[in-house]
Amino acid sequence: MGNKALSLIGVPTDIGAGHRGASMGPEALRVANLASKLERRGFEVIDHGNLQGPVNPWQPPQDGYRHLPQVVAWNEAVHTAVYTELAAGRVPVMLGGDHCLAIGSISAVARHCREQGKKLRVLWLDAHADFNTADVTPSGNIHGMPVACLCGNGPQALVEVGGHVPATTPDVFRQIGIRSVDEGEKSLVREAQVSIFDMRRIDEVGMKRTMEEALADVDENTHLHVSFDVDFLDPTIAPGVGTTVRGGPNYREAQLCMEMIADTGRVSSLDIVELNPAFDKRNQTARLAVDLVESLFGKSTLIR
Ligand code: HAR
Ligand code: MN
Ligand code: MN
Ligand code: MN
Repeated sequence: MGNKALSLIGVPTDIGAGHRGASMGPEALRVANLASKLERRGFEVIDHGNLQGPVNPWQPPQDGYRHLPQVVAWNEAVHTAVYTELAAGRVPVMLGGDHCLAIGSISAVARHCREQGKKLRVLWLDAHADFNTADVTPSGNIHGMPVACLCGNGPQALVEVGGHVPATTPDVFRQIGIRSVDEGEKSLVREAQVSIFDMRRIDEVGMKRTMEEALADVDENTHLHVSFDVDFLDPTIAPGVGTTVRGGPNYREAQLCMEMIADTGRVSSLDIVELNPAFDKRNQTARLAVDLVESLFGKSTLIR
């Protein structure tokens, strides 16, 4: 993976969220020097600028979904961009943007994997399971629904983004850091048997064993996609998100998580999502996200 080019793709949208401001995430990551830091790691980095899509109409939910047509339009653009970069042999890095963009990115990754005969694993680093549906969502916000949509449980227009229905299946996901799952959502993840390493588990066995288990079946033929929701991190170190949940991984736990993923050498695509500069202080959360992404791409404190 070391000589692969990284393609930065800005997805400036907050249409899936209940707070405005994640649309400023891509620029905050650029201001925190994401590109030059990854270049310093030896990667060729191409910044493709931002994708375009509908503005946020800031309307209440309709029939259980807020901004559904806009979310569909953005995700069609994301799917096309990600699929194109993968086909060209590059590693797409989405600069979000709210987490609804994972519908477009992961549907494209899954399509690439089907065509290339690769095994897909998605590491979903998040405080939330994002497995809601219109029937159980407390908010109508689609950033709480991408995993369900990708598994075929959602509005037809979103489930169909990318053409293949379902885009993927629950067994490809390993969710890490989860600590906020809505009541109805709990039944859905249980029923679908989503593999969840929640904070209770991380408290009990530690991040090391958690990641060993989450990465256990990653092999040479695995395409590892990391969907990094910045609210995964404890809010004391990462205040710049719209939906903070206390009790997340601390700085060293988050670093170890990223380092162990990097050690597999299989990271082939990445979403950085939910960063919201309107809630941040002096861009500290963006700088922390960049620091962790450097580790995900091989930066290490190991002395050897
Ligand atoms: N579970 C809540 C809902 O569906 C909050 C979800 C989303 N927040 C996120 N995504 N940042 O992980 O409304
Ligand atoms: Mn590939
Ligand atoms: Mn999320
Ligand atoms: Mn989240």
